[in-house]
Amino acid sequence: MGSTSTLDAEISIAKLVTDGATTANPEVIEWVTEVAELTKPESVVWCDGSQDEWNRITSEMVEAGSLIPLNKDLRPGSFLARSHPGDVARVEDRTFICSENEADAGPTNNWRAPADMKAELMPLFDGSMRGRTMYVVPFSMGPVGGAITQLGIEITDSPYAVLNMRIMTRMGQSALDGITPGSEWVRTVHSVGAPLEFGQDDVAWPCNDVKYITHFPETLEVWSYGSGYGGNALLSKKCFALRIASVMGRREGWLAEHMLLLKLTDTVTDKVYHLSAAFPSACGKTNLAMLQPTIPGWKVETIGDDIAWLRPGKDGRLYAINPEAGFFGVAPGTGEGTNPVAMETLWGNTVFTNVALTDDGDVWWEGKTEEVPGHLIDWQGNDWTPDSGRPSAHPNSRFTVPIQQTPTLADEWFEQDGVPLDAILFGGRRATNVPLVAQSLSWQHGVFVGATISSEKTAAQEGTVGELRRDPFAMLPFCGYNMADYWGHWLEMGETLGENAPKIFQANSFRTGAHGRFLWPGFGDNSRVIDWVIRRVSGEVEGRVSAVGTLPAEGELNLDGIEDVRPELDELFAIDPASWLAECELTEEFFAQFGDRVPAGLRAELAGLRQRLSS
Ligand code: GTP
Ligand code: SPV
Ligand code: MN
Repeated sequence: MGSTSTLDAEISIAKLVTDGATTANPEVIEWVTEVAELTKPESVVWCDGSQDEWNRITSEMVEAGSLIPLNKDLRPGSFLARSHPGDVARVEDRTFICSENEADAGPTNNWRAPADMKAELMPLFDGSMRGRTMYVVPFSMGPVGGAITQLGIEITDSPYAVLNMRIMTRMGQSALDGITPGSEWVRTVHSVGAPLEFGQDDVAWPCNDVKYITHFPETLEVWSYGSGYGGNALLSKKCFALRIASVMGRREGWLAEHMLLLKLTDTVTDKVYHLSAAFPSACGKTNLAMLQPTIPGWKVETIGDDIAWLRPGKDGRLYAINPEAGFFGVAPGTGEGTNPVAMETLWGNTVFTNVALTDDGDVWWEGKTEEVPGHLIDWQGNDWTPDSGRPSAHPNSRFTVPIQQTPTLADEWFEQDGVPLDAILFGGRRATNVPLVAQSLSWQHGVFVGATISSEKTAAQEGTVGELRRDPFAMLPFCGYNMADYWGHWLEMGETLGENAPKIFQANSFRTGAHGRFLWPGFGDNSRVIDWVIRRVSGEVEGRVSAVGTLPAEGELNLDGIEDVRPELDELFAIDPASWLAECELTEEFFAQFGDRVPAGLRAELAGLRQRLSS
């Protein structure tokens, strides 16, 4: 260090931290001071999560030109943000798991030794917040004090991230008060990597071409650099609630999953069921979470749309919470026809990112309305008309909205200790092979089904849309440890739960016919699938056993009112042994990457499947 001026600078940065500190916990103060001394912000703000704070930050951003206020009559309290065109989705190739041992990250994660990664990162973070405000954002994942709840702090130089974190988590003072000396909490640091030198003007969406999304599961830390978008910047979400939490869950006997969460009430008997479902990114979780049944007999209520934490309860059943407090949902394709509940949820208090702006100051995206506006400002700020020949909204454009605005929100979202699960669905986007729905033959077979999910890529990942890839448990980009060990953990959970384990199903609303159109109407009509699932769980229907699992027997799937689907049923449920056997080959190759870490139970399931297909 040496010179007096460096010392002075350090003292004044430490003073910036302590002056506004809203906690006396020395562990928090020390960590925040360390990060501030490294990143060298101009000011430090401890966030309290209040409406005043929201109003102040949004006003500052509007003033600075990084947020556009929407028409107060049409979309009160709402804003539009436009990202840099090179910062529009998660960056999986720049996402790293930094465990001490490479094998603990496994072949599906990018790995770096923690010390090496820190050495690579520190020069980038050194001074990365110059000229900016550093926000200290304490947050709770789950109700403060709940049995499954975890706490964390995100330090960020992005006011956009602060606004989103206020919607997505229980953010503010009560979370900070829960972080007591010696308690376990997750430390996350985020910088857009765009320091402002003296007098330099800011841009609307600061970010850096160099990006790092790094996780240190053994020390419960996340360091994210260079991106302001979604899961790269809202570190509570994929970084904490999935990658870090999956490691915590393995250690402590619970599961962190990329799942929606639903409450279902049989309106005749008033019996209540709960279901979770894991689908890859942009494959219909938000839509299913807000399901409006097209058949009578069911009331469907929303608990979560993206992440669920599952933990065995005192009675031996598996309990689930949605640790989040908002939706960060895909905008395109969301409309009155496909998801009226989401449209109602978005009435106001919403941050929209990368959608189009209408001439009357509202938002639009492909699929919002059938009628296409004659003129828009597109997601990049350019004039747009229907014959511009490009989408007006980015395919991964999103809305951030408080879950409490959802008209179908279940009271159980507030429940401290979660809801008992009756059924778990695994799905993906599959044009071929995978039937509309099938029940697994056992827990172990269900884990095999989850482990072998493939899905066509969507715009939520960088890369080629439509390309088929393995996405086990919809967790490929989100598992913080070796995927084969994760399968083993699922098998162990099954042993712990025994008879109390939820039933596991496979689902696919995306199968297409020879004509290339979807065979199944999907959306609200997915209630028909859920109806069969629950009637299987309650033992009301028998199903018929096939090589890949139990399918609905003739007449069991309720098709009242959509009789025109009947001719498609054969194709929707067709199991072609040859193409399934070909997929078994690919599964064997896929498993081979994990060597002898693949649990014997899954190899046995692969052998069993081949045998059933061949006989
Ligand atoms: P992440 O937030 O990225 O994790 O994804 P998500 O699974 O919540 O995605 P979402 O529900 O927003 O999926 C959006 C896309 O799936 C849109 O393009 C929808 O039109 C489409 N989609 C949703 N449900 C269905 C369905 O039942 N059938 C068909 N064909 N498409 C659907
Ligand atoms: C996903 O990609 O699965 C999302 C969006 O839910 S993000 O939070 O950006 O990861
Ligand atoms: Mn997701």
